[in-house]
Amino acid sequence: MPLGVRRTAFATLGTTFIALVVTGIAYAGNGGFLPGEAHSPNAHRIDDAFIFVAIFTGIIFLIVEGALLAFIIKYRRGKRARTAEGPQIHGSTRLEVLWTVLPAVILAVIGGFIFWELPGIADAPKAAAADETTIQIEGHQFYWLFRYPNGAVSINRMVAPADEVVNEQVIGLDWDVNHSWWVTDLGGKYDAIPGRVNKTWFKAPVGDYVARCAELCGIQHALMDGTVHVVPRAQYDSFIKQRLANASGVALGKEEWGACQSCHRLDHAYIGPALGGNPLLGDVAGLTTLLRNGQGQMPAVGKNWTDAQIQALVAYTKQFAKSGGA
Ligand code: HEC
Ligand SMILES: [Cu+2]
Repeated sequence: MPLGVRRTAFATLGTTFIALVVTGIAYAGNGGFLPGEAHSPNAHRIDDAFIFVAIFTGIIFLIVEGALLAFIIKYRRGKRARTAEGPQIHGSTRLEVLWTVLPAVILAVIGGFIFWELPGIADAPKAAAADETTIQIEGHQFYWLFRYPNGAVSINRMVAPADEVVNEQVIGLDWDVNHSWWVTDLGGKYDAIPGRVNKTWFKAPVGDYVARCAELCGIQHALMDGTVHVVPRAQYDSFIKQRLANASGVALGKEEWGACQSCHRLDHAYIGPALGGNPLLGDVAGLTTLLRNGQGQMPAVGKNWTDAQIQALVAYTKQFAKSGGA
């Protein structure tokens, strides 16, 4: 192949590659490159740290890969004999000092920046005690259970007040496995580990934010997601009040049934058997035994559920106890 053609081929290949990569990144936008779209001060700081590190790694990537490509092209064998020896070079003090000192400086700068950002990620801003809300988050196979300051409970959907600090206490249960609470838009991952209370916080505007379990926790881990539903303070207050007043009501029962659905369907066997028409769905005493103790492959899904919580479930599921199913 004549030299000119080969050069054109290289140039075309290179340009195409760069165009594809750049389009990909541009098209993906924030969702593709950033951890998420930050909606809480701590999440913003995580993004800042991410971008700061990405700038250095990006530049280093371009320099290293660029040099690699340049050297491959510039020092290719071409028409030289296979046996031709290259020039023998011994040491270059300046270069060696440079490539030792520069990485050390870069690491120190990155480390310094991260340590500067960390307190703003870990520590909640001080607020008047009256404005503080603390919500406890329990990881279960395979659902999230939220406990509010007044004792109300919700499942897989946390309701939280907007524009104020919400403290989160993430815990695990000693009969369960490890999970990890991760609301990408509101901050980092916090593990739900039996015997530990991991604390984090957020302060977010009104909106719905997706929560994921970020720790492979068993067969239905992929279905272990939830929503953080951030609403104006008054709406939050009335939600937890109503929830407490209807502690055995259908609204909670429906959420609890969502937890069952990570393993059960009404009309066909899934991880567990089909439940349509199963008389246990209308039987508080029977379900209490089953949920508190588990059975065979079914974990003790409701080991720490109160009687009211089980009544709430039955208030919702009794409709399925009669309706026939496979
Ligand atoms: C982690 C998966 C999983 C979850 C979550 C789960 N189950 Fe099960 N369930 C099973 C399995 C597996 C079985 C079969 C148990 C066995 O081997 O005996 C089962 C069996 C049952 C049975 C049949 C028991 C019988 O003897 O007829 C009922 C009723 C039941 N589950 C209700 C529920 C309810 C209600 C929930 C939600 C509160 C729930 N399950 C959540 C996996 C699950
Ligand atoms: Cu999990």
